[in-house]
Amino acid sequence: MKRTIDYSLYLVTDRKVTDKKGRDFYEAVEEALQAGITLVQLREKDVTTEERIAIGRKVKILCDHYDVPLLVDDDIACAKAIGADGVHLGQSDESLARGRQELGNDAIIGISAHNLEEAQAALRGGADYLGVGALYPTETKKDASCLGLGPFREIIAAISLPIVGIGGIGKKEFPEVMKCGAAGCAMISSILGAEDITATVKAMKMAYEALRKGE
Ligand code: 3NM
Repeated sequence: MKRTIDYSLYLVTDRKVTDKKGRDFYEAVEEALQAGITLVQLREKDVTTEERIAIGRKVKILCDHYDVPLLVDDDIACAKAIGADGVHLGQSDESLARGRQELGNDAIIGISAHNLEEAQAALRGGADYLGVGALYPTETKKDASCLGLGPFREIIAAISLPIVGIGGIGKKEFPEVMKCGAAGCAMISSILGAEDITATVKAMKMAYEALRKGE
């Protein structure tokens, strides 16, 4: 059975952010999980698959402890090796088909989309959700071009999949993105680089609950 995913508070990892902050990566991930993160993506660039697997195994133990699903960015072999719930892949039909073939129908496969055409292609290809961005300017992914909320709303209206916003989202932006009809927000620096990770995650969780209740 495919696991039910709550995309609302989606943490994407980047050890560069915790290193810069002088904090322990695993402690930061655990603090975020404890505060209420609902989904984690292991996104560690600049390492070999073996190194990613070693990091991923530790993150998987933390996610399991908090009963939170784990996806792996762009590395199907790593996702398989650590028993992750799925992968997040870039734009390419072949990689989506290959991910499905290698990980099976129960795996969660997310695809990055930057416009309606890419979103439609991912829907046709059998993606489970889409990551759409960058919604706001971001320092974390230097080559991400800023899409803005207008095209984001259009994609949400046209595509019958859960849509997650990404790029430059923090406490202030979170409610704006959710009000567009997003299933969730994927965030790196506003969580792993926060002065107080617990307070930041809890504030967004409260904002989400308030929106759900229509306050
Ligand atoms: N993908 P932060 S933007 C990983 O637009 C990533 O597809 C993006 O980091 C896209 O929350 C981005 O620190 C960086 O802005 C997200």
